[in-house]
Amino acid sequence: MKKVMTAIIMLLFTAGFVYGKDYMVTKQGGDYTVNIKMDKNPPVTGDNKIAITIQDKTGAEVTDAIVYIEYTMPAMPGMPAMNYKSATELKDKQYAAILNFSMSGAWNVAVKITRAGKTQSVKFNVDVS
Ligand SMILES: [Cu+2]
Repeated sequence: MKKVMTAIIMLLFTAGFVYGKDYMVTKQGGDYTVNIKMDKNPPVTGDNKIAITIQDKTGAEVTDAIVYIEYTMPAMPGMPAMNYKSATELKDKQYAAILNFSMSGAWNVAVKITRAGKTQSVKFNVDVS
């Protein structure tokens, strides 16, 4: 048991080195595979830089989409639901934006990808500290 724990801790430690301190997640949705990177891990209350790369079904990089990021926190006691939307800007094949989380806790993030008049979403969750 102790060996397993040690192995897991080593693995986490190694993963930490490989990925540095960026928050990274890869998600699939519709026709796309989306790689999400944020400059803070865990993301923090206030500004977080986000950069996204998108691949289509063939693995080709998508650089002709209009991409928005919607981030929401459901209503909770004493707090109405919060909904925000950030436009992204394409820089070096990455769709970049700033997400401003107004409070800590669990947020739902949706990447909205529009191409040729068709919009598809890729969703993920973050725990903001
Ligand atoms: Cu809240």
